[in-house]
Amino acid sequence: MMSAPKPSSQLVAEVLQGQARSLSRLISRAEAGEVECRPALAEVYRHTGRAHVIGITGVPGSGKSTLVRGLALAARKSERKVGVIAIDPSSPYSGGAILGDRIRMNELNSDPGIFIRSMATRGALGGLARASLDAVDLMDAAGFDIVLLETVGVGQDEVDVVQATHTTVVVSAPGLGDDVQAIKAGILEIADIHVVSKCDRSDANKTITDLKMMLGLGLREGSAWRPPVVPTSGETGLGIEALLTTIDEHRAHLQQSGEIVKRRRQTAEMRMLKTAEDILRRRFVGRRDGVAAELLEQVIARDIDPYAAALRLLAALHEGEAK
Ligand SMILES: Nc1nc2c(ncn2[C@@H]2O[C@H](COP(=O)(O)OP(=O)(O)O)[C@@H](O)[C@H]2O)c(=O)[nH]1
Ligand SMILES: [Mg+2]
Repeated sequence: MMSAPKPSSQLVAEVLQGQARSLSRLISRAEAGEVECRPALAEVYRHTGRAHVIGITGVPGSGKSTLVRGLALAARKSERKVGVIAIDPSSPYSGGAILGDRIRMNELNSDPGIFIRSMATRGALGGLARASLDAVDLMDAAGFDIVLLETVGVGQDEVDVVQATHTTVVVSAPGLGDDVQAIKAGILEIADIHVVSKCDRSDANKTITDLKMMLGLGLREGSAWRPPVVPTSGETGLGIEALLTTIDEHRAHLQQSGEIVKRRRQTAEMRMLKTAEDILRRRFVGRRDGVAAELLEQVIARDIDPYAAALRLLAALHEGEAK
């Protein structure tokens, strides 16, 4: 006979003790958007704020997963516990890459000081930011010192998520076209640290030069932190320790300059609004024959305008909450 699933409230205590199995289960429930686990996640949230959260972003194939693996191993040398969240792109063309990631990541799974979790963007709608940052909270509360969040630098949701971290690392690689790819993807400005990966390749120097030139053109005014360019190689191990040191320096900068306060505020605001969006979408989709469907017909028939319908939808959601 199958035993009933443990209530989420019971899993929280185990997560706070750092139990990987319970952590994994609560992440799954959070990812699925199960309402049952919300009070548990509220409790978890009170125990967060200790981990340093690092976003790793860049176009597909730029070497993010390889870098994450290297960083995780480097951080373990200083006894720090490392959580990894890899947000898989849902586009079918990257299916092969996802499999590759999993295999390489699995090598790390034998170390209890490393916890790895893949998350699909598929079907997440506005829920990706909510789900992945819930997972960050859970890892933080479970005692992971560093949380690495790998996400492809395309799509507003992905950019939002990576900006909700303390330190954003943007990865560029040689051999992926002539331009600095990060510019095309619009993620150059969000970098706290630039990495040029695959520096074992002879064409990496050009990528470094091009990137530095672009950065020189668009100097961030009034900021004490100038995003450095760190060359790395997953093949030779070049620059991985240096990158970890730079990440630690950025963390110290955030604390000393007080910028950490601003970042916390930005992240809290983004999470609150994204989650509100997520709730709205979920209820809207869930109410095909309800108030949303009725309003939709009225908007199509031009009985009311979309704005008025939106206000009524919000009011209806509010009434639903009170019940
Ligand atoms: N030569 C070289 N190849 C690399 C390096 N890092 C990653 N790659 C290769 O680049 C491809 C994409 O790497 P991956 O880490 O999966 O990139 P992601 O899609 O950004 O996560 C793989 O074929 C890797 O083997 C590196 O430092 N040097
Ligand atoms: Mg990857």
